[in-house]
Amino acid sequence: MAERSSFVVVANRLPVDEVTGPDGEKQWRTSPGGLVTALHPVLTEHGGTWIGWAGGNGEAPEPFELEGINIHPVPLSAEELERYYEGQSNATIWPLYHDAVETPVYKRRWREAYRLVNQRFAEAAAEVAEDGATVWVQDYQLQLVPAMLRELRPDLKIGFFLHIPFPPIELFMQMPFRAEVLRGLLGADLVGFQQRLAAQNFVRLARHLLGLRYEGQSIQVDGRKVKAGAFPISIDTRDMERMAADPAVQARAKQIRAELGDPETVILGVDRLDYTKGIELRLKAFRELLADGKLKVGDAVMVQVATPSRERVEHYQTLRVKVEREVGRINGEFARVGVPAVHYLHQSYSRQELAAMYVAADVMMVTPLRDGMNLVAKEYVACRGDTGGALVLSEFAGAATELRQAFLCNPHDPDGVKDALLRAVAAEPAELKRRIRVMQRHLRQHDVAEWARTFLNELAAAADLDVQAAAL
Ligand code: ADQ
Repeated sequence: MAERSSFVVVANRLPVDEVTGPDGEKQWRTSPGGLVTALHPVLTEHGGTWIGWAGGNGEAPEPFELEGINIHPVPLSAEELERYYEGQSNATIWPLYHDAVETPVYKRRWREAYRLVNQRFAEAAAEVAEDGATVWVQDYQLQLVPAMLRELRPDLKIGFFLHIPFPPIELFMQMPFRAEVLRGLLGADLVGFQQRLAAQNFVRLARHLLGLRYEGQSIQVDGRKVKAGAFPISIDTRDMERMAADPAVQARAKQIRAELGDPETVILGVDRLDYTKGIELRLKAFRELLADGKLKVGDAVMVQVATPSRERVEHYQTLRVKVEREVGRINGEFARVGVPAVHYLHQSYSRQELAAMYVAADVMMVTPLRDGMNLVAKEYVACRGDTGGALVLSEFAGAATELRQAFLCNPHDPDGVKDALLRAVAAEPAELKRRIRVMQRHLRQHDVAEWARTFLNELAAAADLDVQAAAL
């Protein structure tokens, strides 16, 4: 029998990895990540439970406790993984919600698997939640869970947070089971988004598609009120600052610059290898600046970290070929023996190594075509201490709403991207320090703990209002 909890997080992935110890024994370890850091205090304080998939397929491990969190694994079969996760979540919903920058693929059997898996997550949450507990459902893989859970357990306070953008009505209307998804989300008391615009898209959609009335950000559904709002996610700013200031990380950063041949300008990109991140357009901008003679190999070098991601989804396989072809083209045309123009790293790194790269980089390029937030931009700013550094940031990243002192650009305009990069390279150190300082101040105040606190306070208030409304 699983432990019952007053606070439950439901997310596609559990915040744990299975590692093999030196004695060959397998054990669980919490995986580093913003979400688990932010929710850790709330989870441990309330004996909380995290429900999610543990990786692998077939049977799930039995529930267990790790560092004060009850871990409740949900199984996924190989076929469900392909249909619910790779298919419906990452080949239908992901591209559709990111402005259809790749064409969404619609398949009936994917939707059926999505429904089935969402039901399984909802049942797991219904089983472990105490009377009147708070359940916080995360992200686009689980949009049906709020309504399914409310059906099973009307006593719960249910919150939902979408980490990716929520599309405008015209795009959302493409989706074959659009009304079901919308009703799924409306099962929550509070639906949170990264951006105000996304919350507006959502309330308008509720009227357009289901004829529901709304006032401000509050939608009337079956005699209940569902609140929508913007809760821009952030990072553990102090922790990132501390890590970057660590002498070992500082020394590693120096070493990275030396290994790159101590160029004047190190330009860095760090992304999951995803077509929403604008990796190709960034490489193209760099190539054109080399061709125009505005940047010179040896003086400037680009490092592109492209973390392996969703490798079995076709869109991602095609992207990898395109990116690697572009890297090959740039190095083929502009590199010299021992002096590459682009260093391309299709690998995962420890947080320390990533921090060292941020510390080593003069210019950070974050150029997504569409991004819910983009934490890499925030991490770079936090790592810079008082050394300045330039952030080139797409207007289409959620982070651009907050990081106004970045060199903002429109990723759809190649000349605009080149111009922003050149301005970043040429900026005076004093100006860069001033810009970074303002952004650092913002991030210290608005860190991931504040994000979680604000959402949960608002959820408590929204659920209380609802109880009062129902009593009237
Ligand atoms: P992602 O699309 O994954 O997240 P992002 O916000 O940039 O994008 O987060 C990526 C994280 O992975 C960062 O913390 C980064 O440090 C880490 N990372 C990247 N490359 C790595 C590597 N090679 N090795 C190790 N770590 C690496 C989704 C949405 C975003 C939203 C987040 C959080 O798409 O818009 O900001 O969720 O809500």
